[in-house]
Amino acid sequence: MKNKNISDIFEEISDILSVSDKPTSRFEVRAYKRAALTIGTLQEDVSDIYRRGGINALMELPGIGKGLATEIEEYIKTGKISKYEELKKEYPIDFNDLLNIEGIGPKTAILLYKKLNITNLESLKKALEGHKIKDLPGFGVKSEQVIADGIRMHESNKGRILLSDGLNEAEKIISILSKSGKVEKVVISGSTRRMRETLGDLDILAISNYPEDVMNIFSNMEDVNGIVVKGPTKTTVSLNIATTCDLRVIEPHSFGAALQYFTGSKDHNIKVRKIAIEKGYKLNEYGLFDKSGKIISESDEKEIYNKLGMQYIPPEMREDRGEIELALKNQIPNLVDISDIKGDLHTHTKETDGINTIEEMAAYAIKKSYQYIATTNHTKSLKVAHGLTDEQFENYFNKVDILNDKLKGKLKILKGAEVDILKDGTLDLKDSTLDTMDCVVGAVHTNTNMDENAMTSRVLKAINTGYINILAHPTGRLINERDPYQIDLIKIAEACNNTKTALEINASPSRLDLNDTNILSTSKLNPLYSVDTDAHSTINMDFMKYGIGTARRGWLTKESVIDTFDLNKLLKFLKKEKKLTN
Ligand code: DGT
Ligand code: CA
Ligand code: CA
Repeated sequence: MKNKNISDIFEEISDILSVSDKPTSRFEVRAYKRAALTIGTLQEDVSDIYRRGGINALMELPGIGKGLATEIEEYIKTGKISKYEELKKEYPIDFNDLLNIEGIGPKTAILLYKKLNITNLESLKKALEGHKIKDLPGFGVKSEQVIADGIRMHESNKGRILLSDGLNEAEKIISILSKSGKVEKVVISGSTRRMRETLGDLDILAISNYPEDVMNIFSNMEDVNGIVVKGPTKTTVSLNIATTCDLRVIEPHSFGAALQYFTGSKDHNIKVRKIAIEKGYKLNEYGLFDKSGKIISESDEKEIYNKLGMQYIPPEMREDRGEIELALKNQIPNLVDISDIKGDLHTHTKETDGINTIEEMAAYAIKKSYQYIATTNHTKSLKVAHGLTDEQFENYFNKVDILNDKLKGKLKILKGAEVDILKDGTLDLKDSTLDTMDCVVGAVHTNTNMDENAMTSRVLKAINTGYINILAHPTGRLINERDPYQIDLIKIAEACNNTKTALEINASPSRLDLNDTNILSTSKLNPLYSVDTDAHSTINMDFMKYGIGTARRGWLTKESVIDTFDLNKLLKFLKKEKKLTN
């Protein structure tokens, strides 16, 4: 798939243009950023789109004009984009490497290159070791520390890819194998099936009468860049997305046992096997057997759990965090499911840093059979996202009113904002503007290095204004990139309960914030949660599945997720009895 390469190149062009000495318009910087987002989140391979409809088909993608489409064409044909090659001559910096480090933006990267000739992670580490960075203008001991922490964070997760990247790839592989006509059945197992936020590798299981053909097809896929081991029952390949994939061909009769075993987690399996042993059985990837070796169960995963005296356990719960004890008592919760979701309460449009119009967002939501979406653009303090002023919100909402009339109830667009929670805990809009909104999402974006007391008080103050309906990405972490803020989530959850505020489970794949363990710890207080996507484009609304996976890993039922409410019940929740201050 060329999408990721092209998206990375556009992202890099945008980064370089944003800080280069060349005369560049802000428009161009944004255009490349948007294009990177569009191409990076496409479900279909961009070369397929091009093959089907040429440059015109590319130009139908949001944010792709003639110029960008021509550059995409150039890449598809030659594997290069000449504009990018020229910029790289001037700045031979490995941006992919460096910009993943918290504390380094494009400006810093270019400064580090000009002053210290730093071009990649390795030379950056050397400069840190020699304490050369702290003496640069505008830097100090603290910035050196931030960068060092960023590198530590980046490296501690090395090798684990994001769930979204792995799941997309696994689905693609499954589709290739299914279409080959050589498999009877092919499914995902391992951490991908458990919807872990990061994956060490992909694990795929298949049933086939032609194992050798299947292994050949698998190891010759376009996305494969090397073969680790190849045999008729197990083949491991290394993939372009920086991970490996195991494919196992298993006997049809032991499919259930294999699926149970290879779904894991390892800790879960160890405990389940212990229970089997206590019953005088033996459990392995081939089946559940009694002492004499007679098969008790093998082909059906659910039956294996049942024969062990347990309820079936959804894969997302299989982490040995108490789920086995619940299953033995018949108390596995009925987990929230993607089909329960009736809307998306955190979305952006072109007015700020999104790439689609509200009309396009609404049309996509209708296609998803949603009842409602909240349009929640950034507010003025967030300059990088071109946040809106009070007046601009007023104008924008006039437009939304007109659209709502036109939609005639097919979809309700809730007027909202992702309002910045400022350093002192006040909100970035006037009360009179907030009063006009149906759904206010509150979020911390700046001054994130506070200690736990200060950060907790700041967010509590914001929640206690009574204006916030949803606390967005409550810990601010970015997977593999940025640590969470220091914040007391238990105190926050308590305040949320007292003020009818929902805690967000942000479904954007690099956030997944709250994460599974945050949900498990806060859910003891029984707050409500909102699973929403923070979509910056129509197709970003498809991120919902990652958020639902996370909610399920946190054992949530639909009763505690407000996006499962129908419109009337949701409106009742969003309406605050009284604003608490003023
Ligand atoms: P990952 O790849 O690190 O994200 O995590 P998993 O869970 O996908 O781990 P992986 O790929 O090493 O193995 C897939 C599953 O196979 C794992 O979840 C459970 C099972 N498994 C692997 N090794 C062992 C083992 O030594 N003992 C047991 N009981 N199960 C194992
Ligand atoms: Ca795995
Ligand atoms: Ca594996």
